[in-house]
Amino acid sequence: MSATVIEGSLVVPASARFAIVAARFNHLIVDRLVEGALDAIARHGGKAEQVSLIKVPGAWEIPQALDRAARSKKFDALIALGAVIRGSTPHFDFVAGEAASGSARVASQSGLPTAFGVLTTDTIEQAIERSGTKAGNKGWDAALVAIEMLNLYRALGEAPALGEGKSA
Ligand code: INI
Repeated sequence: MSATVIEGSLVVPASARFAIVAARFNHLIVDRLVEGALDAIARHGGKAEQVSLIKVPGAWEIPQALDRAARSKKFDALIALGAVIRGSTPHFDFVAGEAASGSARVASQSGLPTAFGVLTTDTIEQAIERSGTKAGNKGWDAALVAIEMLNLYRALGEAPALGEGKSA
């Protein structure tokens, strides 16, 4: 039996508009995530004018700005970037929880592809490892997910009738 495969490419369409919502809190880390995301978009064919960088005070505020960005209808994909570090806050669980569940809420309510690149780590060392050192750059990863999901949504919109797609 073969199935119809529908998946998103990693090529940025010229018409795509991205909103990156980035927290200023822990900016030494988050700035590296932003660089990674911008680099990923550029290296997959995107141009600077296709990306808006929206800055918010902390990860708690990320879903609020994602929601506004989605409602503006100016964007095709959203990317959330931040760093919540357990060692530096007694309310880690609240901030990290709201960043994650709020971003998921916006994704489902807006219908826009929304990538979650908010680090939630126990230590600053773990955050450094995930923002451009030995564990890669989660900003880059999130941007790649946004590109793929944007193209997937477009492919689903243009999905062929049963039996007309490519088979695997
Ligand atoms: N915001 C973060 O993005 N990361 C953190 O680690 C953090 N800590 O440690 O508290 C943090 N707090 C601020 C929070 O996101 C809000 O900006 C603040 O509570 C005002 O609403």
